[in-house]
Amino acid sequence: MNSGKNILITGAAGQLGVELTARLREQHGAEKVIATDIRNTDSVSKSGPFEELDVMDKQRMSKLIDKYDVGSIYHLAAILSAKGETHIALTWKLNMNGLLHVLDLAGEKKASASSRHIRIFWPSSIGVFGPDIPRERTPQNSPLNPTTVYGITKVAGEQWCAYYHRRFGVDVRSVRYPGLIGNKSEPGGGTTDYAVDMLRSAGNGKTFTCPLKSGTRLPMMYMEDAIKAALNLMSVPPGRISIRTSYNISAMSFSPEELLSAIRQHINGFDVRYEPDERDKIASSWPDSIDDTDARRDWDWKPACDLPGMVREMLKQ
Ligand code: AKB
Repeated sequence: MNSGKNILITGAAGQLGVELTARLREQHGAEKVIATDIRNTDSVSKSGPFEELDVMDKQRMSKLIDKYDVGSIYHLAAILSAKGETHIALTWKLNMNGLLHVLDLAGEKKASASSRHIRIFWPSSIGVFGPDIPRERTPQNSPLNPTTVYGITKVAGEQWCAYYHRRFGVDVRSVRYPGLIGNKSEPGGGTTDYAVDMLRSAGNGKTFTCPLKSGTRLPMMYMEDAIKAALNLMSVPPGRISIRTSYNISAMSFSPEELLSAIRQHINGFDVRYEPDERDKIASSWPDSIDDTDARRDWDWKPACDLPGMVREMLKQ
C-alpha cells in the first residue's frame, strides 16, 4: 500500500478553502499542500504550490494526484444554496461530477498497480434537511427532503460517499456544516452568508439590509471550529468512523435579531433593516439547531466558540 505524502485541496480559494489551506500549510509545510481552484488567487497561490483545476476535468485531477503524490484530498469546490437556485444545471453538474471524480479516482488508484490510498474529506451541509424535520436538535437520521438543488446534490453526495466506501473501500469522511463565519475570506452564494455580511457592516458602521426575517434561526459555526472538525475527522483511525454518509456537527444557533443584540454589546448604534427574500424561504426549511451526539461519541467532536465569542473575534479583526 502506498499512502501518498501530500495534500490536495479543491476550491482552495473559497471561504473554507483559504483558511484550511493556510492551516494545513502551517502544520505540514507549504510545499506539501497543493491548493487548486478554477482561478488563481493570491490568497492561496502565494504561500505554496497552486494549480488551476476545474473539478469537472477528471483527467487533469488524475494527473495532479500522480504528479504531487497525493494521499489526502479536501474536496471543497461547490456552488452553494442561494446561488444554486439561479444556476440549477451547473450546480448539479459541478457539485456531483466534482465529487464523483474524486471518489472514482480514489477507487481507481487504490485498485491500480501503484495501490495508492487516498483519504478524502468532503463537506456536506445542513442543506440536506427540508421542512419535514424536527427543527430543534435535528437528529442525525432525520428525513432528507431538501428544497434546493444544492441540498439535492448534498443528499446524493452523502449517498455516493457511503457507496464508494462500502463497494470500493474508499476512505471518505464528511460533516454536515452549518453556516460558516470567518473573517479571512469571503463567503459566496450561501444562505447563511448574511451573518458575515452583517458583522462586516457593523465593523464599517453601516446599516445592514438583512435578507432573512428577524426571527429565522440557523445553526452556525466559527471558522476555527469548522477547521478543527475537518482536521480531527481526517486524523482518526478508520475504525472509529461509524457514519460514512456525513456527521451532524453543531456549535451555535442564532437568528438575525439575536446576532444584532450580540453585536450591540460592542457597537451600540448599529442598525438592521429587514427585507426578507428567497434566502429566508431556504433558511426557514433548515434546522434551528442540530444534534451532534454521534460526532461527539465517535471522534470527540466539541466546538470551542459560542455566539458572544464569535462576535468578539469577528469585530476585533
Ligand atoms: C449555504 O448557506 O449554502 C451554506 C451551507 C449552510 O451549506 N453556507
